[in-house]
Amino acid sequence: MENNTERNMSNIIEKFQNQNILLNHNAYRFIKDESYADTIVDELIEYMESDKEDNYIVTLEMINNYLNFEKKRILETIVENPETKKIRKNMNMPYEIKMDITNQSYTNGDIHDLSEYFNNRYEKLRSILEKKPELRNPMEMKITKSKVDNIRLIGIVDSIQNTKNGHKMIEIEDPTGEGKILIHKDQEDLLNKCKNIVKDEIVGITGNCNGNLVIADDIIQPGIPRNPEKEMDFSIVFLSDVHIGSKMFDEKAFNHFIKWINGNFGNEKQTDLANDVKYLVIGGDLVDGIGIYPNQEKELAIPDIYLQYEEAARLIGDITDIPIIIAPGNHDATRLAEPQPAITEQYAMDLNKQRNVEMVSNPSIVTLDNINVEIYHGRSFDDIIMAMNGLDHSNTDIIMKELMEKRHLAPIYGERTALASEFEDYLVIDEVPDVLHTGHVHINSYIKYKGVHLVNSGTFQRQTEFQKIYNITPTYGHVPVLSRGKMKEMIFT
Ligand code: D5M
Ligand code: FE
Ligand code: ZN
Repeated sequence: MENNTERNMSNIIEKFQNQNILLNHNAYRFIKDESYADTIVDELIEYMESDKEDNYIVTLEMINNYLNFEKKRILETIVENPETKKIRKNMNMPYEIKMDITNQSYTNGDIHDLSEYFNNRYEKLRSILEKKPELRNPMEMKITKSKVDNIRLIGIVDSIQNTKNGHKMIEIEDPTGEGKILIHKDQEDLLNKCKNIVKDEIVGITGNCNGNLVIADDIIQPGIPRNPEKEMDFSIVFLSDVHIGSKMFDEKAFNHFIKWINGNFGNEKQTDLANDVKYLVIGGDLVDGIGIYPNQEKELAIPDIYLQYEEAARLIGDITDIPIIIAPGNHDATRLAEPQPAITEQYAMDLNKQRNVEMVSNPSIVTLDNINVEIYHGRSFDDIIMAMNGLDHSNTDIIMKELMEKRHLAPIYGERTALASEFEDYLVIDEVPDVLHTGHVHINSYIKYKGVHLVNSGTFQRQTEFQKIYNITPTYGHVPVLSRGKMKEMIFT
């Protein structure tokens, strides 16, 4: 059998050669070990084409420059200046809610028959996978009971195990049956890909079957195409995890933020940025809630959920001239199972009544002007961190890339993230957004991946006792602003 690592690498070298680009040894080694090798190659070629210096040899330094370029956010510390009085330009602020499950949810979140839910997940992702040339006309899983070469399968991952002999065994399932997939220990690049595969995601497999096992020669995730850059002549501010009602809520920093966004704080450059803001998106955990984890009540400044939302309405109520989109998180007053319906008037009367506030579900998709923003609080990050080696709460840039490749916001079922057994799986990323906005981990992150802005908006809460136990050091008071296509971060502490 052809050695897969070599085959893939010769494809990569060929791609560069076709563009008259050479790879030096260190660059070759880096790309070989990178799980996003195929993507990096296309993007590097594009990056080099835009490089005026006409470099024809890719070095490791150049790859690092490219990765930092995609990661870059511009940090800006607020300057105290309460005197500024600038008035936002009179702007037209069209927005549309493209996906909101609040009135589409058919269950009360109880777990009963999940087959409908998983079938829908399978069908949605299968329709993406089967468009790939290497998976065209996929076969039914029951074919794995026969001896067949060159098979193409699409299934949901049931389990991933190491075998005694150092190979990996993945069990996958489709509506016709189950199959055992062997990843040979000599296939280094496939073993690397396996590190990113988690239970319950949908993958494609190619390989040969001996009537008992499929010997894989590739594992294929749905992935995303490169998202074309869009014109953007305004700015969007992203918040999450404000945790109003917690003793650790940094009210001073938040007040500075409110003053800044209203154009009454900061130096001229900072107020210019504020005046360019057309939308504010809040991605969950607006308040601290009640009884979320053991002993939380000891850290509550406002031990009443209604009063917490009243305080939120008082603070947010000062922002009157731009639309504010609010989605819930695991601390908010709505069902915990995802998708979570919007926070209702029952708990947050004043906020719901505020003219410029739009309550949406978690997840949801909004189109702000022309920019599609998918909002997801990020509860599933806790499960991904447990499932994938070497990740912690500060790695949400890597996790968001992974979720885009899996085309699913919460792939793992049955761990910390409760998923409701809906008839449709709303957590599938059906369409590639321009921005994926998440929160939950309380640590800011940003990366632009295949043209999609992946942003995590941190928090306004200082470290809690619970977070001390988990060794989570929050980056509080850092607010990401997507300004005319560039990510900036305002620091209010
Ligand atoms: O989440 C605050 C922080 O705590 C965030 O970094 C995630 C982490 N967290 C929350 N719940 C868990 C569990 N169950 N395991 C591990 N880590 C967790 P917040 O949603 O604001 O409480
Ligand atoms: Fe939070
Ligand atoms: Zn949270």
